[in-house]
Amino acid sequence: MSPDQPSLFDESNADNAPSMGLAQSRERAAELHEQLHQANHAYFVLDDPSLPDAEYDRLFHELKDIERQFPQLLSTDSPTQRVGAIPLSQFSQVSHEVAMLSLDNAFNQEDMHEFNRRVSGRLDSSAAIEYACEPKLDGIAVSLLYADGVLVRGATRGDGSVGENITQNIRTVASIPLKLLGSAHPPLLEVRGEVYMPKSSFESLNNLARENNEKEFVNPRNAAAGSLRQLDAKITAHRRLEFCCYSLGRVEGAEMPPKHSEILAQFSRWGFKTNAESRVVQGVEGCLAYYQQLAEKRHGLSYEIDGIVFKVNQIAQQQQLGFVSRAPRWAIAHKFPAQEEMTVLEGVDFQVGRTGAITPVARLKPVFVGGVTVSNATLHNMDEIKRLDVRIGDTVVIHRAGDVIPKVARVVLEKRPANAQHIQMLSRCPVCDSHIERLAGEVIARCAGGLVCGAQRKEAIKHFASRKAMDVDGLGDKIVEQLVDEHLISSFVDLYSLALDSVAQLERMAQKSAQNLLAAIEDSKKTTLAKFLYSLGIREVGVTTAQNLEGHFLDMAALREADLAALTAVPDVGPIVAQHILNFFAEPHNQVVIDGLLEAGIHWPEVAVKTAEHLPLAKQTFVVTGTLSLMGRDEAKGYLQSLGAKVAGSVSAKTHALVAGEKAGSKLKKAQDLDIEILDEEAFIRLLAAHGIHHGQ
Ligand code: I6G
Repeated sequence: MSPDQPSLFDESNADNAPSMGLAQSRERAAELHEQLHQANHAYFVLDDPSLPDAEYDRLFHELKDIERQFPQLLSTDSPTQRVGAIPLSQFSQVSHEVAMLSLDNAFNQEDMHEFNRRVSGRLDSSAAIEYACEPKLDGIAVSLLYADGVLVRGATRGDGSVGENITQNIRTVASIPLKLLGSAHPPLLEVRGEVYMPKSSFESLNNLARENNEKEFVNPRNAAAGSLRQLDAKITAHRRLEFCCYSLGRVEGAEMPPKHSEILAQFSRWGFKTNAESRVVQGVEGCLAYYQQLAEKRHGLSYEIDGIVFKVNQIAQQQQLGFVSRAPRWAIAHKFPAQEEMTVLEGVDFQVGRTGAITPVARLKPVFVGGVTVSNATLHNMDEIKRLDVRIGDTVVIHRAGDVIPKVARVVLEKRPANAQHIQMLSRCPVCDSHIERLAGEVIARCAGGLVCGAQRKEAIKHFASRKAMDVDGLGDKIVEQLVDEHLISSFVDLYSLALDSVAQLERMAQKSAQNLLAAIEDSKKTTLAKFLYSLGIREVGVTTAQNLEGHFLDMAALREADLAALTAVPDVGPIVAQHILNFFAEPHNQVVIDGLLEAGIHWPEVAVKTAEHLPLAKQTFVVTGTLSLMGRDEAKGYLQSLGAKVAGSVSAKTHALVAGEKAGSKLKKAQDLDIEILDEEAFIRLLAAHGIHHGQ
């Protein structure tokens, strides 16, 4: 049985109808009821499946077959009867014999002390009061009525006195027992609790809505409410709702235990889901400690909660306390700070991240949400702005859960002012005035001024100095940060004019270390074209691509002038990488920095013309297949091409060697048949190393 309960909708008519008589079938049907109810409970309530899916399905179909053959054996509490009713035209109304009340709220510790003082005062008790505590699920309150242990009615709370009869929908909620387990069921029992949608089900539902271009639900509570309000129970059945009981409504003909916590334990024995976080604590201090624990645990729970409910545990004390207007005096909901609030979007700024990513940030009229005052929230990117259809001047809903960055959840369109302004993406970087580029197919727009942009400066310099780049010994991240913060450098070029005195002034920098650092910077001037290209931090130009560019263009001038066609002729350079390279060189700031570096004395030995026949694997054809664990197949091909090899797509008698990763299939077989050399990943890495390519270093 899978969580989306395929069995419940399966109308297939298995051909193995039992050939038993009525009496035998009745007996067998009763056994199957019992087994299936137990299995359902184990799966949906205890989260501890007792039967394999296939076995559940087999028993389910056996029961369906019996019911088909003997319709007189079909009862409303049959496990086959969760779905199937014809859609309603409207819900009928039900009166709650015992009103479904609401709870008073506490918003802070003082409110809780006040509540506890009122309770103790009315009970005239100086001893610590015993409280039952549990999370307040963010769902829909419902009432379930059982006659002799069989579910006969499910209803919404409505206005507390009159609700809607949603029995058909309630029956589809797999964690609600159609028939109580155990024994000694009261002739009449009303159980109350919350129908809710777990976070994961909510996400799947909204993902589906997004794929189908349908409206998404705002939160799991609305999704649960919308699902329960369906006139066609088949829709509800697909929504993966759950139920957790929290209190007794009516009971007739049976004694219930004297404590709320014990009543919940009894409900659990009868097959209901109760909240696993429920606890009994002593006094208001116990309540506050429990609240704190749950507040910390809240975001890790699989369902949304909006506070904690505390109830005086002794039923006799509850009765003594009674009710005030529409709420019990013996219970309170200590709410968590609201996670969503409305405010006005006053403007949008664009922030430049360390990698040049441009993020629109909402400037908000300050609003208290999720326990803090929020005046900025991320808008992620322009696609998100379009999706939200948000404009400056709009009233927006801000969501802040836990320590997560606040975000604009949605726009309150009804409040849109006539002069609301569209949000335009900038064309130039707000930090360095370079162009902002957004490549086709990419969501993120980026500043093209990698070398000069203040926002990207520190990261760019760290990369420039790193081992595979200019390899400036001793120029670690901390020193780069200090040099930039002290305004001693603002680009790579400045490194080459640093004065000993200013370096020696840095924190924890001895004179000798400063001398060593300047010597290392001087040493770094002697490099290779490939390392220099890699050090510039051009997007997607890694060590291998830089080597391929060096091998292809031989000097910097040719590369600076290359067009798209020339660039895509380089092994391992596709149109996207080529576009990044073009964009980089098209930025005048970057050209100035390159010139500055060359003027500072950076040089490299002339690159020998490596025509195909000079390269070590010239005239050799390789094929790459299977999954390599340390590199992608394209990367492997790039290495081979840079060594002069031709990389083919299929194995033939002309293939020199096959590089075979994990799960290599027909190509490996063919290479074996043709007796072609096969290199596993280790052998391939040795081959590369023998030719000076040290992958991963
Ligand atoms: O709305 C509620 C949520 C949770 C409740 C409630 C509850 O107990 C955990 N308990 C009562 C008694 C009421 N509303 C009225």
